[in-house]
Amino acid sequence: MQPAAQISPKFFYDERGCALFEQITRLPEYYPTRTEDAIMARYEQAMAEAMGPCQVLIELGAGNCEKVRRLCRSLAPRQFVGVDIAAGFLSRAVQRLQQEFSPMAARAVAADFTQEWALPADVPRAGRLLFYPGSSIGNFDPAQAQHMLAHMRSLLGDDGALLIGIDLPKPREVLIAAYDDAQGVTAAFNRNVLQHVNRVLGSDFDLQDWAHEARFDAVHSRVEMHLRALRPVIVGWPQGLRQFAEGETIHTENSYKYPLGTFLGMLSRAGFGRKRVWTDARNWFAVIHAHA
Ligand code: AVJ
Repeated sequence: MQPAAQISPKFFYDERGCALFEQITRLPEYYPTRTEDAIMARYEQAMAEAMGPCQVLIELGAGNCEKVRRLCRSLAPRQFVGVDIAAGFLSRAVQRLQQEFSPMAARAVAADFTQEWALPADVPRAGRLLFYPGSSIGNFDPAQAQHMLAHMRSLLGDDGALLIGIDLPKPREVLIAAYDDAQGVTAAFNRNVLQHVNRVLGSDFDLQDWAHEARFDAVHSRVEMHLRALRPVIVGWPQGLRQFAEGETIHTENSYKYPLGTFLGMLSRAGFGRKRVWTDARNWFAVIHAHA
């Protein structure tokens, strides 16, 4: 038997994928974006006071740059750096931010967090705040997430800090609904990965052959997204053919739901010091400020 097929979730984010993800963030079932924003709104003042002045605000996985607007207002940094894998989508969003928040200087940096990545050498090191919202870190397994946290710590001087959003464990029905919505937007987002892969890797997946599936793995505390073959499928690649039996799946995403204590431990191991946590009344999501 061939090894289980996998596609990295980074391939979700072509132009259509970015647009579909924006739609996901507004779905009634998709609580993370809304819950995080409610925390950021409610504790805006307290957070700004706890964080102190910020010279350079750096957002990882910035996407449409919607989440950072509140911080641009409350912290008034000199400079904003948006980092994302979707270069075109990001640069348009950064241009809009630049127009709205001038004299703050805004720039876009394209980077793939699954590879070695760095900030441009001319981004000042003093007074950095790294912002990694949305529980995007949940796409990494614990070892990769630990590595990512250590890398983020290495980007900070002693006066720097990380502001990170993490999705917390919660009832399975809530999770499944969030990753398998009634309107089928998440299904379209998941299937779109095949179109993107067709374009960049030269495969010939037919989207009609694949069904969206969301599962919760309680052992790993993660939501998984898969694509299930609706019939026997043969996919052509430049390198040859890959056969899929009916019912066989391609694993496209993990979305870890780290318990708060576990995640705080990971931050400490990555070299972060003092931490402050803000959460919602249901304890569904946490925003953590971790000082270098
Ligand atoms: C952007 C990785 C935070 O895991 O919830 C949304 C992506 N996948 N619906 C998440 C996603 C399916 C999202 N992150």
